[in-house]
Amino acid sequence: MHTQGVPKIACIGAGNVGATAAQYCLEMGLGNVVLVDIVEGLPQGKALDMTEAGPIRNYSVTCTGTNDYADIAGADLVIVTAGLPRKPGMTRLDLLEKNGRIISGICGQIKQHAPDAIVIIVTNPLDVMVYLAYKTLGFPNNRVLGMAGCLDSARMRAFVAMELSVSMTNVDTMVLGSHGDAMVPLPQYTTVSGIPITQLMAQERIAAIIARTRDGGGEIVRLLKTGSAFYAPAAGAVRMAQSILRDERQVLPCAAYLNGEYGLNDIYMGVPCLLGRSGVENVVELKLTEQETAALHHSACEVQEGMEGLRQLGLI
Ligand code: A3D
Repeated sequence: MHTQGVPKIACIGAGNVGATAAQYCLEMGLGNVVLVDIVEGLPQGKALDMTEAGPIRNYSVTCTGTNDYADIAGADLVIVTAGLPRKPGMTRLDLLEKNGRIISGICGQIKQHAPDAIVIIVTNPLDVMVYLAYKTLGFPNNRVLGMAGCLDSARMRAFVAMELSVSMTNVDTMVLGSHGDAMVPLPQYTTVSGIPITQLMAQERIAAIIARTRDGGGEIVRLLKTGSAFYAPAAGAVRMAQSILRDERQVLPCAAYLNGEYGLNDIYMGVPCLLGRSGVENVVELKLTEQETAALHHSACEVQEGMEGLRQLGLI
């Protein structure tokens, strides 16, 4: 197979989000995929299964599965989805410790085997895990970013489209801040073909959509009973990968390193980013109301609490 010049994408974690991200990458022909997991046979089995779908789905890119990080050598882009979901009885700090140790171990491997890669983190608690990845990798901050805003804004776009019975692709929105209850959806930047939703919908309906967006992850967990959302999260990560690898220069909400933007320093949080071949090429500073700025800073306090947890655990 002719693979020269085709990007190499490593998906770390062959669970629901990781394997689905791999599948989307293959279907789009975005690059050759290497799927990595600690469970023996799991990435190999899923990769072989996806390879066998190739003749029908018509891919010209390859998928391999491995338990050996040496196989990610030369990766252009790494999507990290390894980690545990929060289980009943587990505190936030327990999850921080478990996933923190996983992320720091994986980032040590990425640093060794794929030192030039751009790294997209998906593991929760998202903003804190991206900060940990940035500290562990030691890469320039434009090459380390997190996926959450793409998912949160896709959910809001879907809800607006459902409410107004319009095409989802006509709806645009921006969701900033940390991933979770403190996210900051922005109705003033939510439009249908350029028309602000404030002109199309009553205030209570907008408030209901914002509340549903905030609870988007929880709504899926309650329906599934076991596990959490993965189709839309994987789609969010691959959308970012697409803009980067194809140098599309799309402006997408991503967890990015802030160095004074929005009045915040040395923190990772969701902001609009211009994504191109070098990763985060620019952080776009939107004009926000006082209330929105206050909500963003409240969001930052939650992330800082998590960062403090990492310090207590000796992970940073
Ligand atoms: P799951 O299907 O359990 O897959 C996780 C995979 O990670 C499993 O196959 C594990 O074997 C693997 N794994 C664990 N430790 C390691 C390791 N050290 N190296 C390699 N692989 C390892 O979970 P999932 O795919 O549903 O979710 C994965 C992560 O993404 C979780 O932390 C979720 O909370 C997070 N997530 C985040 C979002 C955001 O929007 C930020 C959305 C959905 C899921």
